Amino acid sequence: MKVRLLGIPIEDGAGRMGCEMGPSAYRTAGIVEAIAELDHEVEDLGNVTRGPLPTITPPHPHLRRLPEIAAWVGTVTEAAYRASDGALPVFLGGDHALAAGTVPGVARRAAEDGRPLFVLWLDAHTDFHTLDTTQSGNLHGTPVAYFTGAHGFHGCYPPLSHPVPPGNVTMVGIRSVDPAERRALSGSGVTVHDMRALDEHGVGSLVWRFLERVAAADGRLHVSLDVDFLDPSIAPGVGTTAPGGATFREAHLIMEMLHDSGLVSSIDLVELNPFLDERGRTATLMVDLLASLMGRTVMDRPTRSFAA
Ligand code: EXY
Ligand code: MN
Ligand code: MN
Ligand code: MN
Repeated sequence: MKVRLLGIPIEDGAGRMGCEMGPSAYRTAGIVEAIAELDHEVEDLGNVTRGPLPTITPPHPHLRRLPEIAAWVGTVTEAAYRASDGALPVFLGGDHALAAGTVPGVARRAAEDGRPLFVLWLDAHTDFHTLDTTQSGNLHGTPVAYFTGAHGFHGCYPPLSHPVPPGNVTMVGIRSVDPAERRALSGSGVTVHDMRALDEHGVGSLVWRFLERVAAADGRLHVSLDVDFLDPSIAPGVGTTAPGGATFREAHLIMEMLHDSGLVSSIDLVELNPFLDERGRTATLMVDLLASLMGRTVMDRPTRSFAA
């Protein structure tokens, strides 16, 4: 398989600086070598550079640097669309606001191929705020509301050509939801598996059920992996830690199942903050998880097929 890496060093959407160093940290952690060792062809496109700043004025005074963010998202959307031309694009963040660009970009490509886009959101947070509901003003808490077509962005992000149907989005690992997000999610069609669901049902059965839906719809699957999906004890290098996250094995099981499914068409690795990491162990874990998604296993296994 051909894999194409694209760094998106944005941190404007986060509450603290540091994510801008994420793409370099993944490269330092050996992301190119880890994929190449699995006999994939790897092309590293380097980093997206910010487009010209638009002349919009912030509709919300608490929103920092809105023009820069809108410029980033427009540039990222175009880059994601171009990158998803047959090779598997891996978008290296950068904070989670980048998904306001990557998901619409790959959704446009999927629509041109006549296939629905599904999204697997691996995160402690639902990232379902709009400009009218966010309290922090940090746009990394908004991408899912935006790319599923919610209102209340007031020109912050580019107009959507292909909104993702909320029913095509499944979230896993959720354990920090603001009241406004909870209200907006209720009845939205988004499937939310919080950590209690993982404890009660096991991550394998939850993910397998979702993958069966994607396969039945002949869909394409975008995976958005936020570092804070993982328990802080194994992934300290992130600015929005929440206790009680996914274990090392739960995370690898999801990646191994995604590999076996053959359905993944694009991936975000987001929210890594190397300034908060401990000797690169979070960056290394994220690279290892990507390697599991790309087929690194310890034993050969019979492939599982989806119900016909
Ligand atoms: N819901 C909180 C906010 O909107 O500020 C926290 C969001 C954290 C978002 C990180 C990327 O997942
Ligand atoms: Mn997130
Ligand atoms: Mn998060
Ligand atoms: Mn408003």
